[in-house]
Amino acid sequence: MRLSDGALAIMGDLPSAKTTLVDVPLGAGEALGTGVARFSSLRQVHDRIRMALAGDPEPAVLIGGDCGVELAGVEHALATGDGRLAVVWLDAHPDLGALGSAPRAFCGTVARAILGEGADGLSGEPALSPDRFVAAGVRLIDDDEQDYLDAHDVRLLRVPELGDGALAEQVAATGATSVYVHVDLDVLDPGQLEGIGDPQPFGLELPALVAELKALVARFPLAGAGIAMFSPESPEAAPGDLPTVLRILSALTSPAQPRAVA
Ligand SMILES: [Mn+2]
Repeated sequence: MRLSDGALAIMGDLPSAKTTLVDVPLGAGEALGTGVARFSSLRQVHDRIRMALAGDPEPAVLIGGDCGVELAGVEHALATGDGRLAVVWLDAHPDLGALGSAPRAFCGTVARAILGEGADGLSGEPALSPDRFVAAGVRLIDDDEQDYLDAHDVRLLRVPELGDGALAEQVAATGATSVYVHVDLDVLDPGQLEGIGDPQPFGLELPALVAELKALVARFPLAGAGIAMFSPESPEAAPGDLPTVLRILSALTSPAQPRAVA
């Protein structure tokens, strides 16, 4: 509920003619043996986002919800671009979790799904090559995620390594010509935003995040983006954080003016 309150609060500040609302099924959904909790519902949301994105040549910004929305966004950017896309993952977590026999939340595994190791039906089609994936602002890495990082050519920038356009430099080093940017709001330091469900200390300050995003989109065309995990305590608590969220959105969309999908 907090995530939907957050998405609707952001939507309230966006131009309605450029915003598309994607409904989320009310049922919890079933794992169906995939290892992904609520797989059936997530699959429906994924298909609805893909439909909302289809046929529009303008880059879109997805407003979560949780990080799971990004699979459809990245697939769309890969399918419609020239194939030289990098994905920047600004998040306290790399979201590279492995699927096992017990169902787990999709959001902790979505980056791995984007890289082609997801459950059937929620795995990147097309998949992104790991050497085009740049995780930044990461503070918490689980063992299964570390195993993945050790085995693949993924780029990782810790919070102290960011600044002075370091993010754009890393993207340039991938050889990419366009970029998809995921922002989980938990990449920010908890002091920057109230509406973070599971705040992680030692994150980025807002001006540092905004500067890195501006440097990035000045150098690479934005193929798409997502802002996820805005979870205010209540609808009444959301407005205090909206200027922060909107500053991130405006940094992403300058100089272009992409369409928003909430
Ligand atoms: Mn996160």
